[in-house]
Amino acid sequence: MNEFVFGNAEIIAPGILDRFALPAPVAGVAPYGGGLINATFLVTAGDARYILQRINGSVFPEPERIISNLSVLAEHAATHAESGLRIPTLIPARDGLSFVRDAGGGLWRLMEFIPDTRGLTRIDDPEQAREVGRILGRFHVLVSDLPVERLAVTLPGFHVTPNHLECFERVLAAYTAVRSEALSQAIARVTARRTRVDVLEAARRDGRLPIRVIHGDPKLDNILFDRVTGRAVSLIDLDTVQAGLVHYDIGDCLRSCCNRRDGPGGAGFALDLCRAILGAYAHETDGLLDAAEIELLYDAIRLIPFELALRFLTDHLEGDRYFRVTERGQNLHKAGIQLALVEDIETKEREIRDIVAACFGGGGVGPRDRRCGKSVDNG
Ligand code: GN1
Ligand code: MG
Repeated sequence: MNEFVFGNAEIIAPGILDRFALPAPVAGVAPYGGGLINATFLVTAGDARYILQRINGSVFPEPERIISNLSVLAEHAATHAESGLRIPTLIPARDGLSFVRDAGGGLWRLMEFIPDTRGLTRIDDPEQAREVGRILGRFHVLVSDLPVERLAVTLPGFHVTPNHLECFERVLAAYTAVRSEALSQAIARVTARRTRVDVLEAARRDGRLPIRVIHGDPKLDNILFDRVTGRAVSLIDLDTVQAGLVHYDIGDCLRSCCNRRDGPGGAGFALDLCRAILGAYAHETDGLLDAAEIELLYDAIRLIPFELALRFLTDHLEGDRYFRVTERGQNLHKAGIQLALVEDIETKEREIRDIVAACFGGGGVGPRDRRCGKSVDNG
């Protein structure tokens, strides 16, 4: 029976790995990646590598839904080989299920580690940014004919910003500890922006925006690049693939990929990377987004980092219960970075709106400006 213990937080329940149908004995296991929610391990067995994860049951109310969505998505992708997008395969358990449960009810899954790929910690050149735009676009095109009803909701209200604001305000009202200077500043910056948080949800409620299948978390960490060609080949971390707005994905992708962290407050929104990502995305999706969706892209680019700031800040006030931290203060620090990013995005609103118009052809009707996706340079 294999048993692995890594510090206090990272423990693999006894015998878990033995219950998966691996073709070779396990040779190594180590904690892996920087995920803040699930526990993640890299497993080596024979010549192959695998990713073992315990789904965080306090975040995902019904972890089986994640597994079932993954199967739906894999099946769908198999009928669309032309997309070229690689979906990590689940390794079945010996009992034939796609996951195993530990004695405490925790759900574990094992997935192939897509070989010959690597992740990037930051984007250094516009070609990488174009790859990001292409893969996100390819994903949205791939799922555009997958009916949203086929996917279960894995994380209800995930990107519903007004709910996150409400939760923040409730937690703040009950917060009685002394407020540090950094905390007071973050609260003031949030409070100054509390009026525009409904922009996407109002459009969603009014039926102005189509509900699509989305990834939910397409940050840079979740994109795999071919080691040799540099092409983006896979979008991983498919736990939050569910019905939503395309804005959640575009906002999340840009807040993660375009933050050069070089401005005041440790953030800086790189317009050249934004142009490269959106240009390649528009080229790849070629008319998928409608005029109303395009109209609200700037709002999404501003709102999703704001939402993440709210989520980090709320978690800080609640004593770090949601996002994994290694020390007190990390959530507050991360909230500060996202808020600085929001401020920088606000100062660049005109330029970002111009980029959206150039990439998507203004109101979303008429031909795209193809140059945007092909020859992007700094500026
Ligand atoms: C969480 O666990 P991870 O790192 O894949 C979070 C995302 C945040 C991200 C910030 C389900 O993702 O929404 O953007 O942290 N995932 C969930 O780093 O809340
Ligand atoms: Mg994630």
